[in-house]
Amino acid sequence: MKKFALICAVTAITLSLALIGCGGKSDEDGETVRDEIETPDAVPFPTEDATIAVAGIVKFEGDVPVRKQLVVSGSDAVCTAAHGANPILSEVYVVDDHGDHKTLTDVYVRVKGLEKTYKGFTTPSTAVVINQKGCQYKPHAAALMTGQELKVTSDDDTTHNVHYVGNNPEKNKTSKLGQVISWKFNKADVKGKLKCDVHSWMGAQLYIQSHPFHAVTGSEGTFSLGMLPPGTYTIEARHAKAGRQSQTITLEKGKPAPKIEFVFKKK
Ligand SMILES: [Cu+2]
Repeated sequence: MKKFALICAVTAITLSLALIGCGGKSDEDGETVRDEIETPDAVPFPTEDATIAVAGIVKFEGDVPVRKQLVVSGSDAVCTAAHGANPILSEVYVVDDHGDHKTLTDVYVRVKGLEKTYKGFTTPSTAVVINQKGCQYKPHAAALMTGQELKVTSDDDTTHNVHYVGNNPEKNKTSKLGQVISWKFNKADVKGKLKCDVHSWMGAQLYIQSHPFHAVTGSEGTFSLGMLPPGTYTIEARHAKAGRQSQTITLEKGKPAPKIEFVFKKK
């Protein structure tokens, strides 16, 4: 019986390990972080028929949220001086009222799972730049392709430290006025963040994808994802606080893409 029990125990442990191995890495809301993996069936991109421009808008429904004044410790006058008489405001919900509609800034929109169908995407040769200005990251959210350069600059005559946490190995570097930090990332990441351990309120979302079909909304709420071939695609929009949504679109040969519209509310 003892031998039988031992065999059972070993089998159970082996099965557990196999399940862990198959399960993938899950983030806090249960999404596996594996979609950067290319499948063997992926075909080289672009194909000749990748001519349909995909674009849309992210609207906001409800009252324009009041942007809270961030608590500034008072220890760094450079931060407050950079804003003059204005307070340093929260960038969590930046909503623009355009009269007949409102839009939400800093929403990350991507074509989800495109790397399963296509491979060989061209990495943009231009760097994505995030500047530290008035002790805030500008922009507050950015989209970056794996292998693309991220430059973090500083207009502030104070010491920051740029601290990346996410799906890639952690990065942490001191930053002073005029210095440029140059980083590249190898893994896709929709939960990456830049922090500053000197100024606790500083933060930025850094969205990394293994293809270039992604964008972050600005003050007009619009996004442009690039040119795709006919087919059916999942378009996902996510915001740091308002959650995420997705919709399926079908692109047909010889026809313009359907206009994509997401509507977010405050959560
Ligand atoms: Cu800082």
